Amino acid sequence: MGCMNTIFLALVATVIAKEAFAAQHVVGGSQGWDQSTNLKSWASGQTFKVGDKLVFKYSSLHSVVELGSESEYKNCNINSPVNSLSTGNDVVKLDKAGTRYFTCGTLGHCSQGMKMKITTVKGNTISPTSSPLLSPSPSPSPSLLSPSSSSSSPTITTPDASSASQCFTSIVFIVALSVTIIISFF
Ligand SMILES: [Cu+2]
Repeated sequence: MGCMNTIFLALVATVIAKEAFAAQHVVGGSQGWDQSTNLKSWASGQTFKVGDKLVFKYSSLHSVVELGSESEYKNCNINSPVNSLSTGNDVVKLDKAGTRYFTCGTLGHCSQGMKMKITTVKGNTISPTSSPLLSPSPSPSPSLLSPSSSSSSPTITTPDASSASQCFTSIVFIVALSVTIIISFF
């Protein structure tokens, strides 16, 4: 059981590390999402990575409109937005690499410069397909261990040496994965 506990703790640590590194960007910093904020300058000082989140904080004078193209962004054309938000505390997850365009839906605010274009880069996601590999599969075959005694109870009687090496392999795998994840942040 010591092995399973170790694996579990390593997994928890990995998840915590991933969450800790997935940044939340409060748009505009302390000034928030506002016409008076220099959004271009704010955005240029940030690194947006896949898995990060944008948090838009603003008063009821504003809203968040996401546009689907560079030309709509340039021309402040908000007639066919990709997404519209208006709670005043909106979280937008950056779920893939690429450029996204945001502006305010209030008349005139976009042309006054209340808009922001951000580029998300790859960096800190675990590919979803790697998760199933992590779950230790309880697959000992009792028939191989005791072929002659079919009447014996089918309890797991894996030899110590084998389970220890399995444990070691799992730990090495998880440590390697954690290191890979952490390195990918830099
Ligand atoms: Cu506005």
